[in-house]
Amino acid sequence: MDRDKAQEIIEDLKQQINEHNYRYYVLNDPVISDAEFDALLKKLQELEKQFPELVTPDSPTQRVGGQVQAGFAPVVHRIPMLSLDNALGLGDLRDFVRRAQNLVPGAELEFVVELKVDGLAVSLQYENGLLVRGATRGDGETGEDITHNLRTVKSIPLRLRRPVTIEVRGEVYMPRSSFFRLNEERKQQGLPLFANPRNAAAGSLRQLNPKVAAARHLDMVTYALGYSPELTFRTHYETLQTFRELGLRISPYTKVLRDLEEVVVYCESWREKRYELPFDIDGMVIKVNDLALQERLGNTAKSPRWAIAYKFPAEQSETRVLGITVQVGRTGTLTPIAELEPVRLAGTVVKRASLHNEDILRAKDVRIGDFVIVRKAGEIIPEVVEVVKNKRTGREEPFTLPSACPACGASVNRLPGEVALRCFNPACPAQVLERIIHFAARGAMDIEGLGEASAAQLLAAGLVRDVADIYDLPEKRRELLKLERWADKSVDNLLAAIDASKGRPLWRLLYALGIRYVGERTAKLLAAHFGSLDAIMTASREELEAVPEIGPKIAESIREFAALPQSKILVERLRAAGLNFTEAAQAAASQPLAGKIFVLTGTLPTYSREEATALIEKAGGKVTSSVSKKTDYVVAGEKAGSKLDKARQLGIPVLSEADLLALLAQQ
Ligand code: 0OX
Repeated sequence: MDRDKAQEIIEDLKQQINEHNYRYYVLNDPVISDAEFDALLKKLQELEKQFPELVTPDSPTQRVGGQVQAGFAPVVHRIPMLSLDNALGLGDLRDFVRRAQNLVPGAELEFVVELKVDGLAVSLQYENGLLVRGATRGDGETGEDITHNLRTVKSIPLRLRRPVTIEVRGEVYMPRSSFFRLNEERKQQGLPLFANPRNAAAGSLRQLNPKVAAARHLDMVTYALGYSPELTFRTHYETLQTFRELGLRISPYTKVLRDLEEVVVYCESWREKRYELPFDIDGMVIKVNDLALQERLGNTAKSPRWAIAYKFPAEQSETRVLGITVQVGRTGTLTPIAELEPVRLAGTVVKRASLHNEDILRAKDVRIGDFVIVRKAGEIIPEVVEVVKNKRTGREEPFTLPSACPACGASVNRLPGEVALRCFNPACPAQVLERIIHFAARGAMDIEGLGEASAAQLLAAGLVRDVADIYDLPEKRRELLKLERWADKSVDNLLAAIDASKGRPLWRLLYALGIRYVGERTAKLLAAHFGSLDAIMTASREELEAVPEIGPKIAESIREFAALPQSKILVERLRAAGLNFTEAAQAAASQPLAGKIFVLTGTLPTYSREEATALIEKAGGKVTSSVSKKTDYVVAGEKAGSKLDKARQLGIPVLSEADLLALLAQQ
């Protein structure tokens, strides 16, 4: 294909992709499937790879730039980014409306009411339609340049639908489901959890490497105009409609209302309904619609007189501790749980709250019979914030964690440096149950029909004692049929699901084994690097730590697991049952670089040499140290030396890191 033809196709693809993005993110009305969309993107990627000179910064393939930032440059806002005054109750809201009306007597006030999204305010600058800068609010006068991260947010257009110069403002947030998924992953990896979606979004935007933000699912709504040298507007609502026409996402829940009563009714309608939204809001924002009136009302030092935030109270409730129980987790960790008098909290009825561990239980001094404040935080299970001490009667009973495991009676201990007490009996029924549930779960071996209830039933009937016993169930058909609620059909289904699980990819098996700190991502990295379960189980600590992202904690945990005699027996039984122990089965399809020989030279913008090597090897390629006629590609970064010269002499293709990633992306 010649360059002109390629350019024509590239332009057409970009336009199509942008249009579909617009339909998906802004209009909420997609007309093609995700797979069709991905195919368009892949086609564009391939063409751009062939004609790298045709890659433009606004191409949908260029969201994640190669550069890791050294820091955040200051951005002075041309117009200060104001913050909102809070109305804490209906009284404050009435005062706001009255005050505004008094300041513009005779004017007919109209209000725009928006959800107050709980995220981070940012500014987006577009020049001739191109996104040139994205910044945090900072102190309102000066923010920080986070363009590299905001470019990764898919609902932020890199190019507007008209070539205007405009600065818009809005909120970047993390949907609740993404937040839970992220925390789940972090928990598996032993990383500290984010307290709420807002903190998670903030943490993502504060990254220097845009790949991190790209991997987090952030979203954005726009709700305010910044600097606008070209477009003028009459009302706030009209401004929002123009944002939408330009390709910017606005909230679909915004309403124009005419008086205080309508405003109050609409605000109150969201108080409980807010939990049905896929993201957190902490209140409503009420704005005077007419921009001329906004101007007349003006601003105080920090906030406008034409807008106010009506805050909902925090998601906390008071209830009583009826008892304290102890849960034994998959790895033997003991967690004290407060059993509560049922209470409504954040849209659901809560009966239990985590007390985390012995230290926290002591520090908060939670006793049976106490009145406590509970809150929904990062995890699905809520936590006890504090005891309402002035409601104590003196009859409350302090609780100490047991010295023996409540499930098996074995003595429990704290490992040095850990806060949690643990039961170290591998045959502990509570641990076994959790291990079986985890092994069969959807993200792991995905054995349908083996959920919490049936796992407990099989364990109680003595049909399984560990996860390897699952694969002996086909021989126990008669015993299975004797169990309550099991019949021919359900047993057939279970046995078929068990059989199907034998062929799962290696990473799933590794993850399913439930080794501490080995979450899905870690399991994938290990499987790709070592290629077989045996290689992982026999790898030394050094070999494990040589894998990018694997640190001493994970390496130690894997070594510990592999060294246990019962793990060795388990692995052998799973092998005998015919489970897939290697990466090879899946590999062929996803090895775009099979047989290709690479040489790395210079410093790549984001990947270390080890990481790039791992990526190439995972895709079936080989990395050697010197350039020869056998070399297929040289990947060159900054300060590449003689290897690059030699590649040029020999006519060997030279790739940038981005080219390498594009090559890896094709399957
Ligand atoms: C929100 C939100 C925040 C902007 C400057 C004056 C009014 N968190 O959803 N702020 C504003 O507007 C401010 N609107 C919102 N919807």
